[in-house]
Amino acid sequence: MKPILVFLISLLTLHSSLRAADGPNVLFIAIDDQNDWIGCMDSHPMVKTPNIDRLAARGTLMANAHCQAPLCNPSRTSLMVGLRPSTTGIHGLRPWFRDVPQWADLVSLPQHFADNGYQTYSNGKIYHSVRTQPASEPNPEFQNWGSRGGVGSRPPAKLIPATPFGNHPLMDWGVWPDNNDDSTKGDYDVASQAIRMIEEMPKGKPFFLAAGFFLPHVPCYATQKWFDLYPDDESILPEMPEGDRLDTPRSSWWIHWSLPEPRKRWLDENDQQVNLVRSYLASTSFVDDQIGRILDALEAAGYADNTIVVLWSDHGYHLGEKSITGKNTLWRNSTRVPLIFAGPGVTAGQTSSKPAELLDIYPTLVELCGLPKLDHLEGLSLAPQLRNARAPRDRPAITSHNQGNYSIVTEEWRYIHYVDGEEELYDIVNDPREWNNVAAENPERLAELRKWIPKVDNGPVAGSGARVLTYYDRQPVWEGKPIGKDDPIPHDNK
Ligand SMILES: [Ca+2]
Ligand SMILES: [Ca+2]
Repeated sequence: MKPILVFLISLLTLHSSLRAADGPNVLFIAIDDQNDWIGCMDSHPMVKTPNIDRLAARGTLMANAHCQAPLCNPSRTSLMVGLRPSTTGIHGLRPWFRDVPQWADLVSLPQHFADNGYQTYSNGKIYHSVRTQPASEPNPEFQNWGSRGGVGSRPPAKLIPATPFGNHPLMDWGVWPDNNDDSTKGDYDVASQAIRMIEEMPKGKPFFLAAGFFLPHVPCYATQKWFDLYPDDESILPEMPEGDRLDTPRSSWWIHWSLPEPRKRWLDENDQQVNLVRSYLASTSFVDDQIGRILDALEAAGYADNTIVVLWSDHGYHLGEKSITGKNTLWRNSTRVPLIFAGPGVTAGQTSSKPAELLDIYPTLVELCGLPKLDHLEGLSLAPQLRNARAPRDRPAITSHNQGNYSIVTEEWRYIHYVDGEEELYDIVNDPREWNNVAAENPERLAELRKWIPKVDNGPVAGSGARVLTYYDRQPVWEGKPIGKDDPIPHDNK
C-alpha cells in the first residue's frame, strides 16, 4: 500500500475513534405491534406501564408520532434505512430489502454507527426478517447478536376457538405459561441478554445496543400476574361506536381485505372481545416490566447519563375499533406509536405534539451523537423538538400502506387518500378517535393536505408478497386475487 494511503487510512481511523470516544451510547428499544395504550400517552385509562412512563419523565415524549407503514417489514425497513416505503417499494412482508439489488448496499442505522467507531449489539426483533449473521459476513447489520427473542414458551394447543381465514397459529391469546414463570418467554430472554451485554461489554468504545420485544404482537400470552392488573369485564374496552365505518369508503377495506386477524364480529360471536383486550394489556405491562429491567441495568452500570435511550413501536393495533383487529389501516389505531427519547441533548419531562415519523429516528440519532450526516435520509432530525417541544416543524407525519394509500397527520388533522381517489378527513383535536369523517365539508382543507402526498409513489418491488395490494386499470388485487366490484367484504361486521 502506498504510504500516503496508509497515512490517510490511519487519519480516518483516528478520526472516527476520536469521535466515537466522545459520543453518547445508544439504547434502542423496539416494541412490536404496540399501539398508543401507554400510560403517558393518555389513550387507555387503565393501562399500566410504569417503566415506559418513567423513561418519558426523564425525556421527551413525541405524542404525535406515526409509523411509515402499518406493517412490520415496511415500517422497520423504512426506520432502519431512513427511506419511505413509497421510495423503496418495500410494501409487504416480503422481500428482505437486502435482496433487492437497488437497496443491497444501503447503510443502515446500526451500520452507520459501526462505521463511526461504535460497537453494535442486537437482541430480539429489530428487523422483520434478519435474525443473526455470522461474524465472518461482510457489513453485518449488527456486530454482536444476543437473544433471538420471539414467542418463547407456547401452550400445547391454541387457547381460543378456531379463527377465520385458516385458524392461523399466531391468532391466539390468554394466560400462558400457567405457572406464573416469566423466564421461559422470549421477551424475558431479550431483556436478560441485553442486560448481560450492558454488564460485560468492553469499555472504551461507545455502544449501540438494540433490544426488540415481540409482545404485544399476537399470540398475546402473558402470565396470570399481568392479567391480574386488569378487570375481567367490559370496563377495559375502548369505545367502539356502532356503524363507525359507514362514513368510510369501500377502498378502506381493500388494504386489509382478507387477513388472519379476526374481525370484531368474530370476537363478539365467540365472546373474545374482553379476553383479547385484557391479553393485549397484560402483554403490554409484561413488556414494560422487561424494559424496566434494562433501564435499571443501564443505571446500575453507570451509563444512564451518557446514553441516549430511544423507545419506539413499529405500528399500532386495532382491538375491535372500526370493526377489526390488527394493523393494516391508515387510522390512529394503526399509525400512532409510542416514540420517546431520553438522555444527553433531550429535555426531560416534556411532551411534543409536533408531528413526528419513525423515519426521523435515524437522522435524530445521527445528530445527537455527532455522526456524519447522510444526505439521502428522508426523515428530519427531531433534535429541535427534543430540546424544545414547541420548536416549529412544518412537515406532517406521512404513513402509507401499499402504493397510493396515504395518511397525512398534522397537529390538527388526519387526511387519508386511498388509491382509488377516495378521501377521509378527521379533526383530531375535537375528534381524536376519528369517528366523524368530515371530508365532504372541508374541500379547501383537503386541497391543502393533498399536497403532502409524496411525489415518489413507487409500487411493490420485484419479489413483494404478503399483504400486498395493487391497483392497475381500476382493478384492486389483494395478495394476487382480484377484488370484484360487488364482492362482499369478508367477515364484515355489518
Ligand atoms: Ca409489527
Ligand atoms: Ca365514522
